[in-house]
Amino acid sequence: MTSLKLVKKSVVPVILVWFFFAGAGKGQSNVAVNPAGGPAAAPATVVVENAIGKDNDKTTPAERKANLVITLGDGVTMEFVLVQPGSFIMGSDRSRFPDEKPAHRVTITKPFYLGKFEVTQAQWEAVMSNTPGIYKGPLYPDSAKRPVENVSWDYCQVFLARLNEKINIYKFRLPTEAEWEYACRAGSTDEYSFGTNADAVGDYAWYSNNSSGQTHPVGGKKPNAWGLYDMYGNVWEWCSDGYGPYPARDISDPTGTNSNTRVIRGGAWNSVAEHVSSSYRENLTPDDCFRYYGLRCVAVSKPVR
Ligand SMILES: [Ca+2]
Repeated sequence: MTSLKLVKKSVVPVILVWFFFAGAGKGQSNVAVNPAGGPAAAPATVVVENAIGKDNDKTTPAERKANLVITLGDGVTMEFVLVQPGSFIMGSDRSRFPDEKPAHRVTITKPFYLGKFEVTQAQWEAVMSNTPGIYKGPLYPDSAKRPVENVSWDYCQVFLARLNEKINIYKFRLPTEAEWEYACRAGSTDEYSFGTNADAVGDYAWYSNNSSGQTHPVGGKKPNAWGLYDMYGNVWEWCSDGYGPYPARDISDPTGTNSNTRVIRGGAWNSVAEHVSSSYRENLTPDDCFRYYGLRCVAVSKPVR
């Protein structure tokens, strides 16, 4: 509630950052800071709240607060969850799709913020002054809350460049494919972050069996264990990587290949359950654009100057 009040009162773009202090429990302060340590480019507020991945975090994923909220203007905000560094097994040797093999250990060495939701049409419009989404207009009165779609990888780069111009405390970009899968799995090694039961996909995703052939407002299904919504289904999510085969060795912070195709993950409203798994990969050209391609942003603190 505190955050909403603060956002509504904001006249200029304001960064609200929720940080967890081990053992401190809940509390809050309104101290303007720049988390990167350098000069703050915009007013910022720190509120002590729960963070994910901590032993004494007793909240459920659905209760979990965003760790970072960015105001884009006109009451439009973008929420992020802090993803802590760690290792996981990327890919799947059990899959029937060859490009998911070999399963290999990946280490993510740095924390990053990942969008709690897919980028919505309202967020895209707040940055770009228009939305290319197909699902808008009188037939879709809730379009502002639906994920933006009909965006190519190239178009996402334009959006991110403008977002970076607008908010200059953080660097915004697409997730790497490894970051995406790490966050999607949320500690799980199964096909899905919730286990192996494909019948449960509908609890977590808008996909071919329940979408009625269209996108739906973000956050309408269950989040994963790290509080991230719609990692499966609704819209595919572009990753920054050039697509290519996986290495047969342990690797840290992979960024993909020099391929001229790009990775897209998670499946969409028209995908079958097999394609909304944690490890399923698709690759497209950067100018591919359709009504089931969208994005989710990463935010990282800028280095201290
Ligand atoms: Ca998605």
